[in-house]
Amino acid sequence: MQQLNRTTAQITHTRPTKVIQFGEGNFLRGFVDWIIDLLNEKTDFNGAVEIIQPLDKGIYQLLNQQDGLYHLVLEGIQEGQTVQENRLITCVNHALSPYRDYEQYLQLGENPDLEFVISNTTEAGIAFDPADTGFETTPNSFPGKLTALLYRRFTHFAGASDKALTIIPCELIEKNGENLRDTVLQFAEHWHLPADFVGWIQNDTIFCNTLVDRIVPGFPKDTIQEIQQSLGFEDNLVVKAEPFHLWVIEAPASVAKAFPTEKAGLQVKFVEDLTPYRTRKVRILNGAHTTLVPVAYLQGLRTVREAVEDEKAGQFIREAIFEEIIPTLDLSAEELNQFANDVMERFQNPFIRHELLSIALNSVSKYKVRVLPSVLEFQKRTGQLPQRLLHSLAALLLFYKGEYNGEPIPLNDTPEVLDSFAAAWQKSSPEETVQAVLANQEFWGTNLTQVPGLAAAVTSELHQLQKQEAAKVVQNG
Ligand code: CS2
Repeated sequence: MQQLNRTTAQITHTRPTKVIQFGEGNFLRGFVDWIIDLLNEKTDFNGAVEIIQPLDKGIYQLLNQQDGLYHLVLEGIQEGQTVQENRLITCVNHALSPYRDYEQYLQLGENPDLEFVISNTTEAGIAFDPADTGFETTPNSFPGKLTALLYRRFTHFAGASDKALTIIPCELIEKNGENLRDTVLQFAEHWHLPADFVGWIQNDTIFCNTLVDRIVPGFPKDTIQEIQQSLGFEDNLVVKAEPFHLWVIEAPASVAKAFPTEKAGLQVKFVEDLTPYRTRKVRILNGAHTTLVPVAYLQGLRTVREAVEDEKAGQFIREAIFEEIIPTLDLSAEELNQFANDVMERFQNPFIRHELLSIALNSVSKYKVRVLPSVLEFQKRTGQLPQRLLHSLAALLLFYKGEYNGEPIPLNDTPEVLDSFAAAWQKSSPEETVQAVLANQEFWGTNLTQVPGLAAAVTSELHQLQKQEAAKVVQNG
């Protein structure tokens, strides 16, 4: 089978780099790059992407070996019809790691064609890190890296306002654009950058709040042989995703003009206020994902589809959505039910293997953003605690023990989170473990032991789960 590169794929065009993209990979490659490819094909956008791989996981090397090319496989059922589509994505020019070549990274800021920065660095990615004390060496945090790049651009173009960029973050946190701008400004202050730079960020640089929606499980390891056979290429970066897509962006009209997605027939909505879209999607879809993960995983299930189709886990997640999440939202019941039913259908996409463990990445910050608001709102509105959402929180605690039923659980979170859980599990009783975790304001943004009844409810759910575990160990033993 032939290697995939520009020669073998007969790609002759070169486009100017208009977009810099920060993120680990799958989502941006399965969503944003697909959109840019369609813009290139259907409009006069004519722009390429430079990918920044902040975690230096090596994907950037694979991408460069393939000259930035890879295939996107879209598969799913839409309105009762099976959709199956392969597309060679050609908009990526190059990828680089700022840890390997920091100067080359900063020089990207000097490119006059550059217009957009798009990011997806998970819910924990947009955060100020005082440990980034300057930009002489590569800052660790994403906003630190971005500030260094923006400052290079600012000095190179002597603060020209027409060279300011549009920043479009895709992280699923509230007001992602405003948050990112504030974090960049925090770095400007921390690094004592000049006031005219601060003015350029505040007045000329556009930070958009956005909301994205597409399920992108990424590399299809289970069916890759088959896919490569049908593509006729050895492609090590195939991305698989569902056909559904929605991108809601709060931006001035100039951005909609420069990013002409409507002309390309895409579901990208430029709106004044994306709050209703965000609340609906993050609480229902992402909330269900994150609620489901520890519960289903401890039950021995491994993918979203398996979990939704399992009698027990399926019923659990349906009840969590319809009885505990939807009642906390203010949109019309009809619209919410419709959205939730569609989500359940998307979760059952027969073509996609969405690993629970991939959603489990950074589950604590995900629970805080996606599920905790429903827990607190439910309590406020009904005076009761949402039993299923708290069952999931108890399962999350157990999940973070890193071992269940004699089997290790591969945890993927920040060292701070992992250390805190390790310390909490050293406590002498489950009650104390629950207390220690729930009181951790770094995790939840608030002390959850102060919510009446919450710690007791989580402890009781934890006891149940541990009883089941003990029964299983006896059974297996
Ligand atoms: C998922 C999301 O991995 C995760 O945390 O919940 O990536 C989810 O698939 C997308 O947000 C769907 O739009």
